[in-house]
Amino acid sequence: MEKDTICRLCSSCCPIKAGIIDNRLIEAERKSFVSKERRHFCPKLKAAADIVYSPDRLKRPLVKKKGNGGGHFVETSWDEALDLIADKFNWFKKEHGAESAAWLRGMAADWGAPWDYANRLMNLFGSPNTIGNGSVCHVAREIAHSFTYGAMTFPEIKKAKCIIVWGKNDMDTNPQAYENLLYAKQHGAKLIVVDPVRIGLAEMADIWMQIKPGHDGMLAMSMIHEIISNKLYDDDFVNEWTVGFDPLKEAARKYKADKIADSIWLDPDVIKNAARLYATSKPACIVDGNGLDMQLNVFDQTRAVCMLRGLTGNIDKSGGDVIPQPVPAKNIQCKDLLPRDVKSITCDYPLFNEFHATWGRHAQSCIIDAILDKKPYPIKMLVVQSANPAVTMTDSNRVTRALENLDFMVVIDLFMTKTASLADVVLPATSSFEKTQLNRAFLRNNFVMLQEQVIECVADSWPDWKITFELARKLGLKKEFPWQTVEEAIDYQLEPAGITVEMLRKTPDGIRIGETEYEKYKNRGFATPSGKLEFYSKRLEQHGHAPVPLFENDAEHPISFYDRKDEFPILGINGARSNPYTHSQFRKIPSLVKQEPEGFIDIHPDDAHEKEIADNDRLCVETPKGRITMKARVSDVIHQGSIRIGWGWGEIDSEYSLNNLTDDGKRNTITCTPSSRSFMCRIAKVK
Ligand SMILES: Nc1nc2c(c(=O)[nH]1)N[C@H]1C(S)=C(S)[C@@H](COP(=O)(O)OP(=O)(O)OC[C@H]3O[C@@H](n4cnc5c(=O)[nH]c(N)nc54)[C@H](O)[C@@H]3O)O[C@H]1N2
Ligand SMILES: Nc1nc2c(c(=O)[nH]1)N[C@H]1C(S)=C(S)[C@@H](COP(=O)(O)OP(=O)(O)OC[C@H]3O[C@@H](n4cnc5c(=O)[nH]c(N)nc54)[C@H](O)[C@@H]3O)O[C@H]1N2
Ligand code: SF4
Ligand SMILES: [Mo]
Repeated sequence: MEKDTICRLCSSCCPIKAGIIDNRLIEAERKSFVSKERRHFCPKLKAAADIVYSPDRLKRPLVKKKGNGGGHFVETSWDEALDLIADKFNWFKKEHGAESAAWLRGMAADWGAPWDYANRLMNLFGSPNTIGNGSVCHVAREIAHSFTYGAMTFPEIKKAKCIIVWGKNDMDTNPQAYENLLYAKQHGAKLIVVDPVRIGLAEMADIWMQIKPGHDGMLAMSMIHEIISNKLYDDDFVNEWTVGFDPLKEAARKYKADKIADSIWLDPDVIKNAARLYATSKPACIVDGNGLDMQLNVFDQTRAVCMLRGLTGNIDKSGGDVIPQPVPAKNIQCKDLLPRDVKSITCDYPLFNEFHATWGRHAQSCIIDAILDKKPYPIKMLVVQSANPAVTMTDSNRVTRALENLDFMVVIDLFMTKTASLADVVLPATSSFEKTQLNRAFLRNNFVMLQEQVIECVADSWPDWKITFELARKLGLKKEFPWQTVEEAIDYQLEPAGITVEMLRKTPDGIRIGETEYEKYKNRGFATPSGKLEFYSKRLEQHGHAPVPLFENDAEHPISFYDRKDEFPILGINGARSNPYTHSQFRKIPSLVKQEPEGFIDIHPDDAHEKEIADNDRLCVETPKGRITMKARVSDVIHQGSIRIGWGWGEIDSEYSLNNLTDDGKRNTITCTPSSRSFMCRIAKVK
């Protein structure tokens, strides 16, 4: 039997058909407009059954019995485990205030309804501390879009005549987007790629700009200067629909291509050609990605990229970058019921906390500050849901120390991860195939599709929604969590859209709410304080931030440890995200491990030659924070003087944990983003 659902093995949320025999998941196939033979392959989906039925799956709730050597886990019932957790919640509330408990969410269980449920539980319990990891993922980019034109746009790739892919590697991270890119290219679109690595897309590109990592802001400003000084911008749009053109023009003058190209590893003519190609091809869109994230300048450099969209009038145009029309849904987070006098541990990032109605708090590092430095007050108890912070958070040695320092930690996961092994209670969650769920990615733009449970829950695992609802009821929140099934909760949340689970089940390919409208600003303006697209932001100025983007020399150096470059002369690029894996996940799934048994450090042939390094030599990489080892792969995909390090291997052994090297000391003042994507380091051959 075939069943429709959405895959959530990574955040790409691909619609799929699941092949089920005798209630077991046998195989799964991604839906696509591309014929089966030519569809881009996803190894994770191919391994779905191996993941779901892995013998390593957690089967029952576990409680740690303390003893010599840290204790050991024993199985317990759901009832006992949830009672224990509820007792702890109440105890910490009585002793230290409700805010001493926090809930940390990772990306896996989706940026969707489970985020709402956790927020609802915590807000009603009285703690403002439900924290996401958006400061290192796309939310830090989203606020930059929002401050420029009111919302995060999406690129209409298939209809574009020119596409800039800016720090995004869709070939390995998002097959649907990759197929759209191929389609556009086959239909004549020009492709510009901005990436310090010669990824597959760079090979296909008309122009590839091998930017110096962390310096995208200067490039964007340089392109802005080129477009303005050659009058290649959309005059009518700029006059009627933007504010701050003159200050932007003035600011961009500092980044003339002839002056700055060298310092960002580029040729001035290439910058000029790219600016001209983008500005003169209509419509054009920009696909921005995680290459802009985890950078100290994430906010301003993304804002500068957003301004390119504005200058060229590609905003909200068909084939350009479109302002989404969200599906109307209830905000069920109950934030307004939080006691007014409690501040969140993320209080130093007020703009980031408030820019979006339901995103909430994503300044992830604040959790660690609160535990270790008791700033602004101590966090005593933590629930970690679908995250593996001991591996995935910046400066993981510090993170591990913090997790060990907690009085009580609960982890909700499918596997016994590095993080789960530090917990007091571990709750077994189901995979995406074992639960029905409202998927936020599919509410973003006039479209709803249901993620459907297609198989029974494995062993005694529970879906995240059920864990949260039952725990809430143990905390006395029966009235506020009245739903016995997830269907009831989804129906409640979708009421404003007039859509029910029943309707969604009848339309497994999703329900579209109205057609995509373009140039909506002509009727409604932009959702910014001025109602226009803001090259200059008074709101930022009032909060003490630069009203137009500023880079290098004007700000701190974007690369970690740059002040110690004499001792650490190599530029480390954090994270080759490879197709078989999602972050720290699936590292023990045999069919995936066979495809890629270990991580590599890519090193340029000139550097390898100088240091007498050959393929498969074991390298030690060191920063002031720590050291790791991995095998070398001599490759000219990277720029001389830089290395690219495989991501996610810390789950196997801390010896391979990239975040042992990264620094959480310097952070973006708006989004709390560390400068962990690019850092100075040194390498040596392990004898
Ligand atoms: N296979 C797989 N797929 C995934 C994930 C996964 O772990 N594995 N994770 C999911 C998640 S949570 C996310 S957020 C997305 C992220 O997906 P992407 O946005 O594609 O993120 P990355 O592959 O980390 O980085 C994109 C590109 O940025 C480049 N880059 C590095 N530094 C810089 C820089 O300074 N400037 C520029 N311009 N580019 C730079 C990298 O070389 C890389 O090619 O992928 C999702 N999909
Ligand atoms: N050095 C470095 N650090 C990074 C990144 C990088 O590229 N380099 N990427 C950053 C980015 S973009 C992100 S999004 C974060 C990701 O950070 P995390 O979210 O911590 O990443 P994962 O390793 O995917 O951990 C997800 C965990 O959730 C579990 N899980 C999977 N599905 C479910 C489910 O349905 N329910 C529950 N309860 N659990 C589930 C998995 O088993 C896994 O242990 O890492 C960030 N950190
Ligand atoms: S890219 Fe692969 S793993 Fe990620 S959601 Fe799509 S099918 Fe699933
Ligand atoms: Mo992410």
